[in-house]
Amino acid sequence: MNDLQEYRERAVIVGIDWPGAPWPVESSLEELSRLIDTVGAEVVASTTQKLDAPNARTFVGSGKAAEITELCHAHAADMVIFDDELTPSQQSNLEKIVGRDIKVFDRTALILDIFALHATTREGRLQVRLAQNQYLYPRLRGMWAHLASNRMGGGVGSRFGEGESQLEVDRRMVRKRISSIKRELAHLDQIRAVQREGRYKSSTFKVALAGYTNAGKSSLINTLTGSDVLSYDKLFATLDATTRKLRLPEGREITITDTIGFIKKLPTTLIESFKSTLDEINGADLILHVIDCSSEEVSFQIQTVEDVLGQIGAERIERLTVFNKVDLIESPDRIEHLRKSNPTALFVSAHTGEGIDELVERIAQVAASHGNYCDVVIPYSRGDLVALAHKRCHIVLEAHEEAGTHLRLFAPDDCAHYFREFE
Ligand SMILES: Nc1nc2c(ncn2[C@@H]2O[C@H](COP(=O)(O)OP(=O)(O)OP(=O)(O)O)[C@@H](O)[C@H]2O)c(=O)[nH]1
Ligand SMILES: [Mg+2]
Repeated sequence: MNDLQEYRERAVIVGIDWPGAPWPVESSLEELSRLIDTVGAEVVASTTQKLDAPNARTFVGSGKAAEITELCHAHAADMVIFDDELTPSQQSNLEKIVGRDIKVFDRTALILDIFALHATTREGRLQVRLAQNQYLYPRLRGMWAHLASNRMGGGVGSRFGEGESQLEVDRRMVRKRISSIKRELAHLDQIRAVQREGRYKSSTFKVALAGYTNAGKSSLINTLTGSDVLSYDKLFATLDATTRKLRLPEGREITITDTIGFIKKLPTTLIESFKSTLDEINGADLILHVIDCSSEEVSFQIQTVEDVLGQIGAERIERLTVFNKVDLIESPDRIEHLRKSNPTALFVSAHTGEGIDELVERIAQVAASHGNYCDVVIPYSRGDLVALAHKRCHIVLEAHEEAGTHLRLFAPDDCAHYFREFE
C-alpha cells in the first residue's frame, strides 16, 4: 500500500516557444510542472521547440518527436505531457511513435484530471464529467484505433467495418451521457437561480472573489469572514462556489463568494461546463480581483483573469484589485512599483491580516453607493436613461409596459438623481 502511495508517475513535458506568445515558454512549463505535482506525479525531463505552427501529424517536428522518445526511454517515463492542446490524431500518432505504452496527453487533459480529483459537490462532479465527456467525444476514434492495434491483435484496417459500428455506438453513448448530464445540471442550475433570485430580491450586496489559481482567494474569504474554506498550496483547491456572510462595520450584512481559480490556457470546455459556478461571479455587484503579488508572473496572471472575465461577460461589473500575500514581499520598491501601475489597488495579506480593515472599508464604500434603490417607469422617449441604467446600474428587473420601461435598479450616487423623477 505504502509503495503504491509513494510511487510517483514520471512525466516528460513538452513546451512550444510560439512567436509572440504572451508569456515565455519556461514560465508556462513551470506552471505545467506545478499542475503535474498537484496530481502527485513528477517531471523527469522537459524539452521545448520553437514553432510557427504545429505539425499536423505529430504537433512537433519529427526530429523533436524522436528526441522525446529518447528522453522517455532514458528517464523511464510513464507519460509525455504537452503544454498545448493536441488534436486526437496528433495524440494517437505520438503514442505510436513513443511506444512502450507511454501515455501522451496535454495540459487540458491534466487540468480535467485535477478537477475530477478536487470536485466534491454533486454539481462540481457533474460539471467535471460534462467537460470530460466533451473532451472525450472527438477523441473516440483515436482511442478505438489504439485498442484495435494494441489489444485486439488485428490491424486497424482489417477491422475497419466493425470498428466504425463500434465507434458509432460509443459516440451515441457519449452523446447520451452528455445530454443527461446537461439535463441534471440544468435542474441544479434552476435551484441555484432561485437562491440567487432570493439574494437579488433582498437587495443584499454581493461580492465575488475572482483570481488566478493559488492567489489566496479562499484564504482571504476565511480571514474576512472567520470561516474555514479549504485552502492549500495546490492548484485548483477550490472548485465549488462557497458563499459566506460578511458584516460590514456599519452593521450592514453582505455576501461574499469564493470561486474557482483561473489559469492560462483554461480549456474552453471547462469554461462552458462551469457556467453555473462562474455565474456566481457574473451575478456579483463587485468583483475582488485577487492577485498573488509575490508571483513572478503578476502581469500575465492579471491578463489571464481579465480575459476569462471578459469571456464570461463579467467585464461590466465593478472591480477592486487586491494584491494579496504582501507579507512575502521584501522589497518596498516592488510594492511601490505595483502601486504606481495600479493606483486604486489594495495591498493585503490574508495571513497576517495586514490591509484587511482597509479592504473592508473599501467594500463598504462600494456597497454604500449601490444602496440607491429605484423603482421607475421610464417613458420610451428616454431611451438614453435606459442605456445609462444598463451601463452604470445594477438592474434587478426590466419589463416593457404601456407607459414605458419598468426598471428596478440600484444606481450609484452620481446618477441616482436621473431616475428619481420617474419613480
Ligand atoms: N504568505 C502568504 N501565503 C498566503 C496568503 N494567502 C494565501 N496564502 C497561501 O497561498 C496558498 C493558496 O491559497 P488559497 O487560499 O488556497 O488560494 P486560492 O486562490 O483559493 O486557490 P485555488 O482555490 O486553488 O484557486 C496556500 O498555501 C495559502 O496558505 C498570504 O497572504 N500570505
Ligand atoms: Mg480556493
